Amino acid sequence: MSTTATRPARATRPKVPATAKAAKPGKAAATARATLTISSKNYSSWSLRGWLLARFAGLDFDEVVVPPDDAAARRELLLLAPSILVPCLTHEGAKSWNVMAIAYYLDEIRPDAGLLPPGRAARAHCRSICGEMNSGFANLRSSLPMNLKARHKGHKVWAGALPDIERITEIWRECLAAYGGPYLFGAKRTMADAMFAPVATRFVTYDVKLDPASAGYCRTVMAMAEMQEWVKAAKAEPEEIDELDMDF
Ligand SMILES: N[C@@H](CCC(=O)N[C@@H](CS)C(=O)NCC(=O)O)C(=O)O
Repeated sequence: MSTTATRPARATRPKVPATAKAAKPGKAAATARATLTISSKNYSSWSLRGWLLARFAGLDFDEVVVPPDDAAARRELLLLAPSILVPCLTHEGAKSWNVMAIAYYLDEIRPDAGLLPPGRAARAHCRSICGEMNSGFANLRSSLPMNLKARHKGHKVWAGALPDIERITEIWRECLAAYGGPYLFGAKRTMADAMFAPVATRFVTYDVKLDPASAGYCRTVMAMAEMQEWVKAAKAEPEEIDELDMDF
């Protein structure tokens, strides 16, 4: 990867847009278009989560793509996200640089989008499983990295990741049974579907054998129009990261 680029929703822009440099909230920042800073669509599962959240919320935003191996671009990212991690959302003078912070911010500015389900108990459940995904499942993440271009038929999953897979599919089965599917909290997508979407892609990439309910949920996630748009863009990316493209 060699350049920093802005991608749709609208026209391509060079480098990080002016809003990225407006570190202090002010009038100019308050009127600027929202930006979502992300990295590779093929490899960055956190970028996918942030992007799905913004799309589910119906936010009109520009994408700013920061290549992981471009030092200058990463210095610019520091102006947006003190963690130097993506995704990072800037909107009307506010910056959010953690995926859960982005989820709650979007829920605050777009309360009618349904990022949290209706009902106090369901919302508590939704926030809890999103928190589990945000802070847990390290073995799954490290041994089955997101790679939308790859397919590993018959992949033997490392034993250390099996408890993560068991817990995630237990979460899915419980939600699908309690709220009736096809999404985790019923007929409408919530922040939970954005949080778990990259896991569904890993199960497809690494040919993970699943119970029927979990396999059905993976199909539902992969069939979403937004997912298909993201996967198409990921497949068109020229970059390859050797460490993540190794043969297992
Ligand atoms: N839990 C963090 C994780 C963010 C994260 O780890 N992002 C990765 C990309 S998938 C990153 O920016 N890594 C540093 C890099 O790409 O250089 C969040 O919620 O935003």
